Amino acid sequence: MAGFDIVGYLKEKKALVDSALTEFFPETNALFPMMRYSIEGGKRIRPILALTTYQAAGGSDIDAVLPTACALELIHTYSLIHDDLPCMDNDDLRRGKASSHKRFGEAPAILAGDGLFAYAFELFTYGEGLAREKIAVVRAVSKAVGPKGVVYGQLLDINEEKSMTPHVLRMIHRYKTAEFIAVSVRAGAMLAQAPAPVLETLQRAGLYMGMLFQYTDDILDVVGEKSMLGKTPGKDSIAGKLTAPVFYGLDGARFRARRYATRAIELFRSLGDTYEILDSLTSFILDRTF
Ligand code: GRG
Repeated sequence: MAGFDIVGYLKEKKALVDSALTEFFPETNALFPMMRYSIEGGKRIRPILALTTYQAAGGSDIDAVLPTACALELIHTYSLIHDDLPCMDNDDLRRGKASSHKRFGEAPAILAGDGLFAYAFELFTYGEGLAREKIAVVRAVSKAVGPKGVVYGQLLDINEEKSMTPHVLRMIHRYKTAEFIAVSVRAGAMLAQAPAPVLETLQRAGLYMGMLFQYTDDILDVVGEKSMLGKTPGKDSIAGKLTAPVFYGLDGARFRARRYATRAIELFRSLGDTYEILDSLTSFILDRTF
């Protein structure tokens, strides 16, 4: 989509998501400021994907999709808090500041993550009508982030006994990251009542985009800058993680990332002009520096 201001688009949508998130975080009790602390500072890619496909599929009531978009961010933030714990990836820095367990202690951080995860499912139910679509979204998201998705991916990722093969690498990327990105792409269109073939194409394109997202995350762990990333680069190699650059080298990983981007873009293009922004979003993910 030549000439499209993707950075401006991302800024505008991020502001929309951030203002909705503020509404969902009244200081009800001591847990909310802790949850809010970790929410602040992310790129909001997953909620923006949901907003984008909602509008691309013809949805016109932004309030019908915002709670779902925010819920995706809550679940994502939960996964980051738990990922940073000493028993997982043990990272002190997240989103440019002390990670949750460093700021509040380990037990409160676990609880802040648990709170975000459960609160997300409250948010999925918000808004008028669309009961069938909301049930379908909850089912799809649960599948993508639960024991058949992100949680399983994380188990594979932390398993020090795993065999270092392309198949295992693909499984880790798919379950840890790609399924969640794919369901974020699909969720918006589901709420806009897009037809089944469109949802199937979005799922396939979303998986390619998700693989691309984790490839760029792996590459940035090698070449990225701490000030841009807001997290500690170089941790994967210190931890002996199985990543795309470890397996394919930097150039090989970049080549494969580009190939995933091309596949995603081809599929998004097949859906017609209203989905064009997804092309630009894919290219943005390919070229990202943070
Ligand atoms: C049940 C969802 C859930 C999680 C528990 C800890 C864990 C199991 C999973 C961790 C999965 C994980 C951290 C995957 C990495 C995904 C990834 C590339 C994160 C970075 O996302 P960005 O770049 O971050 O969108 P910002 O901060 O911009 O939102």
